[in-house]
Amino acid sequence: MAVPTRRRTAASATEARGSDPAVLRISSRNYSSWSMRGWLLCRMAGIAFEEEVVSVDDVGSRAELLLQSSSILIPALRHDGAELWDTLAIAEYLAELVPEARMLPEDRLARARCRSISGEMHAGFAALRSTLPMNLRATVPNFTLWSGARADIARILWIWRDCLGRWGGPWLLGAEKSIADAMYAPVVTRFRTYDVKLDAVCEAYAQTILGWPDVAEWIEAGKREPETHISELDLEAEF
Ligand SMILES: N[C@@H](CCC(=O)N[C@@H](CS)C(=O)NCC(=O)O)C(=O)O
Repeated sequence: MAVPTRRRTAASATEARGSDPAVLRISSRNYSSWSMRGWLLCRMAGIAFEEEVVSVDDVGSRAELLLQSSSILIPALRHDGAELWDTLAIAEYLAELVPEARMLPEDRLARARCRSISGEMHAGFAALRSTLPMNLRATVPNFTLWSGARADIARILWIWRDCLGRWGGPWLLGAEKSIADAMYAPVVTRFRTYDVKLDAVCEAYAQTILGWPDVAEWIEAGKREPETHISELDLEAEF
């Protein structure tokens, strides 16, 4: 199997609690939106963590990962005996571990909305996922959207406008970024890749996300990633 590569990321604010260093398993920076979300959440928490980069497409890697872990799903976080392989589980775990990072809004209503729209992203938008796969290296001007994807996009833009209107921006739940912003950040890159036109309110939010230094760092690293192409995803991008 391809040997996972490890890289230590400095804690930006708070050292991880517990004795073991946290390890975040991710896959492609260019293609994996779930990896991006998990990584942004770790950065938001401010924990020190190592990255373990694996290939989930390789049969040997999959078998090896299953021997080592309870799941092959990416992202997966290991921390102080805990093993989490679901993005929302990682988000809730980190919010609990580092409450001062305020990954969930303090206000009850904003917190309820944060959980609802994060859950909606986690469970839904299948048409968007399948027809507009994340591909940071690609740009596809005038991409033709089929109706399923158009409905998903309309729903996402409604969520953004509603949140920004209620909580005043620049982040979805107000003045500070939250779990919801990490959940929707890869969507902003898809909108850029596939030339999805945004109104002024949604464009301002897209700019907020793209101006988030951790997002910019991920995108730059994704573009530089030496990687074999995932042909199905690049094929989509050629149309
Ligand atoms: N709902 C999961 C989705 C994670 C997911 O689908 N990850 C993909 C990579 S982006 C994966 O691990 N695929 C491996 C497989 O399904 O075999 C989460 O929240 O983390």
